[in-house]
Amino acid sequence: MMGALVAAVLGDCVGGEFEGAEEVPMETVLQHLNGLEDETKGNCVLEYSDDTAMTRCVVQSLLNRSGYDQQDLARRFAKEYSASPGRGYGSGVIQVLKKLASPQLVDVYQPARDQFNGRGSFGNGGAMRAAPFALAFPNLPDVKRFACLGAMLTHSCSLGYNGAVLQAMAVHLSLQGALCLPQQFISRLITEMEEVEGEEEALRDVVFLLKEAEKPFCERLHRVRDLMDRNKVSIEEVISELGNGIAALHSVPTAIFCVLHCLQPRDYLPESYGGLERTIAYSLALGGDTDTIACMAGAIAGAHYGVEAVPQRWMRCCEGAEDADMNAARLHALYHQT
Ligand code: 8NA
Ligand code: MG
Ligand code: MG
Repeated sequence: MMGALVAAVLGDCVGGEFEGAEEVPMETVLQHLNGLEDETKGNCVLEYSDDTAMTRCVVQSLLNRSGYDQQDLARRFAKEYSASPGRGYGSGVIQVLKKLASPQLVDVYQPARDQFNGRGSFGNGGAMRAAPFALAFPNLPDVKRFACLGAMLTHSCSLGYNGAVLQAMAVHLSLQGALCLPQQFISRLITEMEEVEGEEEALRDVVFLLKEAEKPFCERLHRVRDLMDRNKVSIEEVISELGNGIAALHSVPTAIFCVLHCLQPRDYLPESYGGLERTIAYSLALGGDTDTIACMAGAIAGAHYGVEAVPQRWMRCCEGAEDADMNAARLHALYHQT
């Protein structure tokens, strides 16, 4: 389990280079990654962004409160934002983070509900920080519940918080070794999301407000399954089927696909790469919200391959990777306690 947090930081830090780029040739990705190994360049430092900044808040809060405490977590998000506002936060969520700083605030979930004319955010900001819930709680119902609540502090649209539930579940299953049977892994996620998206609120949000399919995450997961069954899949097809954007719906299933696709060696990736390196490299080559997709894919893959699979050379360059390693060990203790 120690690999999940470290690989998430790695994904965020190395993915930042290409965030928002429309097209990223694999050659450029590999050049960037090779650069991390170049000792002659001295100490490279890749800074982490909002993804890691908020994940660190979740980790610290879970550790300090020995579980989920909404007031504490809200306060940490607000404090972190005011201390380092330049971490590349989404333009909407900034308003929530400012309101969460107010000592007069009674209901910590209210600022998120007020976003986008009461519709709430469907961004991937809840999902990008969901991994620690899977690392802290051993039982799936707890993982789902707290990942959902933790996301709702900033993302009140079901398309936002259900993305967090899906991401946390993927990390949870991966920790349990479920990626050894990829077909069963994806089927299990679909079954679970059928239930999650059957909730009345989710149905209301997607059908009436956003004109999405009735169970949009399930529909995307079916597309993931179709793509993984195919021998050859182009980057363009992955982007057009699954997306690479800042909406949770257009990035969480994509991250899951990246992990599944990279379980095997691929001829366009270096033979020297292990599964974790392949996953991160592939996520970057999709372009779009690269830091967040690589962060989420990193968490799922890191839970599967373990911290031993994290390249030391890459880790050295990423701000916060050492801390993540330490915190993962502390979360591990909480996991066995709860
Ligand atoms: P957010 O809640 O501000 O959502 C992100 C964006 O999604 C908003 O600014 C809106 O443009 C749009 N959006 C979300 N919900 C709605 C809605 N209901 N109606 C209309 N538009 C909506 O921020 P977040 O915490 O979800 O962050 C998501 C991503 O943005 C992260 O990847 C983060 O890294 C950041 N970010 C991304 C880029 C990029 O180019 N991909 C650049 C800077 C920051
Ligand atoms: Mg970011
Ligand atoms: Mg991002």
